Amino acid sequence: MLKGLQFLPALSLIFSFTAVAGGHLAGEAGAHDHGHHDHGSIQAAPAAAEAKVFFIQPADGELLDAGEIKVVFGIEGMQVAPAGTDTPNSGHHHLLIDVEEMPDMTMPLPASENIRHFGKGQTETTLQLAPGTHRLQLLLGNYAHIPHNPPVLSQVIEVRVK
Ligand SMILES: [Cu+2]
Repeated sequence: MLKGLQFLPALSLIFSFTAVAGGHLAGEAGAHDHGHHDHGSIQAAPAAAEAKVFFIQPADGELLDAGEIKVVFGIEGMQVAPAGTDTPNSGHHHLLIDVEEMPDMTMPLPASENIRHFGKGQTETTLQLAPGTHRLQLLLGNYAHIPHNPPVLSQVIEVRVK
């Protein structure tokens, strides 16, 4: 009986050591997958304090003809870089069109008709919008399509299409 009691603590020591070693190895593997960056930079790269994105065109409140609507993106305080290119202080544009509920800012942004990615580093696009009022907003995402922290979001502009 005494022998059994002595054996148990030894066993649990072995188990806890294994658990610690396993966790450590898993953490190292994860860091390696992401190219040796800490997890903070993977989830949300810091945004430059003065960083901003904005619409060069169209203007807020502009009345537009139907058809091809040219939209030009502006950026200040950060640089545009294609998706997959982990350059500090950079990102690529996302155009939010009539988005009612903001996406999760800690995850890669989904891609849809309403959330368009410009992962090649484009700074303009042409849109086909239905007649009526539309809300447009720009949101920068990092190389992995994750918004920065804090998110670099433009003002919402509203345009009317004839
Ligand atoms: Cu993206």
